[in-house]
Amino acid sequence: MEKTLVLVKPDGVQRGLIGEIIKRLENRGLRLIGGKFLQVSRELAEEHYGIHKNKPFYESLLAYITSAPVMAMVWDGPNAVAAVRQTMGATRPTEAAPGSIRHDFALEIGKNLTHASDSVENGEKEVALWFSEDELIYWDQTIAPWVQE
Ligand code: IDP
Ligand code: MG
Repeated sequence: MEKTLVLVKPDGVQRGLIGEIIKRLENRGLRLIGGKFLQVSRELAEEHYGIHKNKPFYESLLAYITSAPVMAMVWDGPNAVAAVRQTMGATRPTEAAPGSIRHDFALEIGKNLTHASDSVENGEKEVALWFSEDELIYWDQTIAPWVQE
């Protein structure tokens, strides 16, 4: 089963969109297996966004993700990585598909509300960075047979 890390970033928390974002992932049929509300440290931000270290927006990205609390979650399901990326929409909100979160609620790339892992491999790595194994609950989701083949 694929796992993906989802963050409701500080703008999503401040704008009261945690519930809306969770609702959309629940509606999709995905399973929530972990969650925590936290103020991100500079250290965690640097590790999480290490891949962007040489980008011009790196420092503003660190300032953004540490600017207020985030809601961090782990979701799993078949094709969870692609499904969640699609639900979030393209990185640039004006390129995000209608109906996606970034299309429906955002305008600018630097305030695009959410993070979602971009590959199965990064999903595994990011979940391990943000959560310990004992924080994940692989519960019996009774709707699963009605969502999964
Ligand atoms: P993603 O969040 O859709 O995976 P990435 O390319 O991994 O997008 O970039 C990480 C985050 O960095 C984006 O979600 C966005 O908040 C920010 N970001 C990416 N490109 C830019 C940019 O050109 N200017 C400002 N912020 C950016
Ligand atoms: Mg990314």
